[in-house]
Amino acid sequence: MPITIQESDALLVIDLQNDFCPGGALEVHEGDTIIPLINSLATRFSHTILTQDWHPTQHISFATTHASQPYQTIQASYGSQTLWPEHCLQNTPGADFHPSLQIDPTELILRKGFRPHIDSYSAFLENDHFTSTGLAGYLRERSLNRIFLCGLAYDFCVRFSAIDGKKLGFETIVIEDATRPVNLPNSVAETNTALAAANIPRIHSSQVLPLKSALA
Ligand code: VGL
Ligand code: ZN
Repeated sequence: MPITIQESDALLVIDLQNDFCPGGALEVHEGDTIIPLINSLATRFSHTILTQDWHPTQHISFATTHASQPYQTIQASYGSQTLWPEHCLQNTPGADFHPSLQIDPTELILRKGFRPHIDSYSAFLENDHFTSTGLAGYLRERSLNRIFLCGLAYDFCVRFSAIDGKKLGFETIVIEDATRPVNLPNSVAETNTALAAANIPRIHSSQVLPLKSALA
């Protein structure tokens, strides 16, 4: 079923940064292959927002901070936290957006994960599920009430951003072919289940019809 983009819609592009692309510190398989599609999607929207994973050194999510190994989990004060290779360090090339991403139409770049002691997968709430990034307030003040998510990674930052966006009252849709997963054991299956349970549709990019054709 086609969906025509409205003035009150926003495209949320999650973490399309070098470290999540092939050759990066936390590379997502084929992470860069979705970029031309995302550039095309951005032309169909009036409003595009990017998120940028933006960690300080010794961040809680880094395995090295705990003298541990990547993909182990630890108990943080807010619950379990997966450990990752050091990635998206502030002011490093790995934290930059991939050079193929056309970011000119972007109205907001939202950084997250900058607190040393709390990770933030979600663009809305940090991993304590309490500390706000301010994005919900921004969207509400601009009367942007429907969000379409794409980017990296499907099973972490896209997943948790979608779930929180929906909980916070935004109509939320995931453009599945414009995402790629990290793919830890069960992480994609769990994401599919969680999105379905939250009534968040996963659509194909071909269903997204541009705002302008609605006016023609
Ligand atoms: C992400 C793991 C750690 C993501 C960010 O963007 O999905 N995953 N930091
Ligand atoms: Zn991160």
